[in-house]
Amino acid sequence: MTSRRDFFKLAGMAGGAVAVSGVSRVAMAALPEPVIQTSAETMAPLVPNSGRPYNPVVTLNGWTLPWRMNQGVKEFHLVAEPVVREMAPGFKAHLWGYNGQSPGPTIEVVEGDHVRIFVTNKLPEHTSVHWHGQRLPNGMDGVTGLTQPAIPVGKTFVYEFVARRPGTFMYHPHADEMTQMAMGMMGFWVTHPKTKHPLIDEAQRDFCFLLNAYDVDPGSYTPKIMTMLDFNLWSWNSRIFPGIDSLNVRLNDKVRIRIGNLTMTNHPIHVHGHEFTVTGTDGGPTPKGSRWPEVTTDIAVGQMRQIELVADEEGDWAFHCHKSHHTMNAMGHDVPTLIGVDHTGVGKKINHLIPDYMVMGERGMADMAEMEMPLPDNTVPMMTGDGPFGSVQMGGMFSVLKVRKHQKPGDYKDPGWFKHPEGTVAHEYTGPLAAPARFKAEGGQSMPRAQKPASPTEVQIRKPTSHSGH
Ligand SMILES: [Cu+2]
Repeated sequence: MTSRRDFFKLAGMAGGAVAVSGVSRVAMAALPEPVIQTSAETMAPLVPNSGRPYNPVVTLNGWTLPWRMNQGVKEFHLVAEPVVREMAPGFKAHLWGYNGQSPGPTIEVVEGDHVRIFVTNKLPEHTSVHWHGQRLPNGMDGVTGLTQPAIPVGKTFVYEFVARRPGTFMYHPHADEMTQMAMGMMGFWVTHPKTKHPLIDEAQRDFCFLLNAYDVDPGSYTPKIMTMLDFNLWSWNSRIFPGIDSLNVRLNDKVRIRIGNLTMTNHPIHVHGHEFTVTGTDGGPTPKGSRWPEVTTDIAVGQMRQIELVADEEGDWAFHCHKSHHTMNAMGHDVPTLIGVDHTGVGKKINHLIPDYMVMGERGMADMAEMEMPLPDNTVPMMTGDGPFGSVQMGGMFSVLKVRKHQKPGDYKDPGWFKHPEGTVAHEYTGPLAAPARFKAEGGQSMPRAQKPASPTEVQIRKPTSHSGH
């Protein structure tokens, strides 16, 4: 097997945006030599130099699978195998994936391409690959038992079809799905239009990533596959903030972001500072009359959404799932809310009995981001990530859209933090403060309160007795 960098060395390529050609060393082999990626860095777009041209996508913390042309057929080789995925610096998970990573590499083709994909199974159990959303012959759909026998351990199967419609797709097993998807087996697929398409605009930046989720106990490595809803790691391409790379673009670029959801719940994806339109769904590009501006779009389970915006506001713009528990890393959900409870000294007393006990959350949870809390060896803090003004107090499905005047076309490098123009950052007010004027009326306008309560309402606490609960 060859690493991706060796592959390009072999193919005689070098530098920034890499191009790929047929590999002479293996050109005569029966199947293309699999290319393995071990890094979780965002790789430069794979500019095609065989087959028809297109503007390639950038996979967040991922890469695109090289191919070879074999008598007009685009040949890919996927290897389903156990992988070690760095989900964030300092935290590695033992997942299953393809070609060294979870998710697997992105597959990019052009509408009308004849595609042949070899799938080698190096997992400890059988598998299959379903090409989610594609038009294809029924026997290529990858549903174990229904359209094909499962790919046994150690065997290689071949899938072959024509990429009939342009759009955003995914691939994942249709064999012991609960286990295999909970372990991270999935990948992205983009079919570019073959000619100028009336509903597909040119974009200067084209990003893609999958929404996925894991349940890995702090200090352990392997996801708990029986978890149905209560995941503790909400990830983009099996990465969690601060491990998710920023989306770096040039001012006024047209930016396309393709997102697929393979978790067990929906994710309202939200961009700051810009409006976007949904230009594509699972079914392909949306009719222009169906597009409207918005800043959040909900992506349901199994769906793909393609959003587009013009990045015309410079800055570092938060880009995240709007479910606040999805922008957190591993945490316990059975912690009581103690906001407003004075528990001075309680911790000390309990410490005599339980040395590791920590009282937290008296003023909210923000303190946790700064707390020097001992963590098990292999995990990340629940709320973390340092920005130019302190802790960002985030985790999970969170990244930053970095819009810069001086970002060069085609340059995806992180430009660093935004330098705000003088006087454009929220700051402390130091002038005189008037005493607050309390709003006095009760109800008002059309709904005045009919009668004042005799005494203020108090919460009645009913203690459990032997008679309660039946
Ligand atoms: Cu979410």
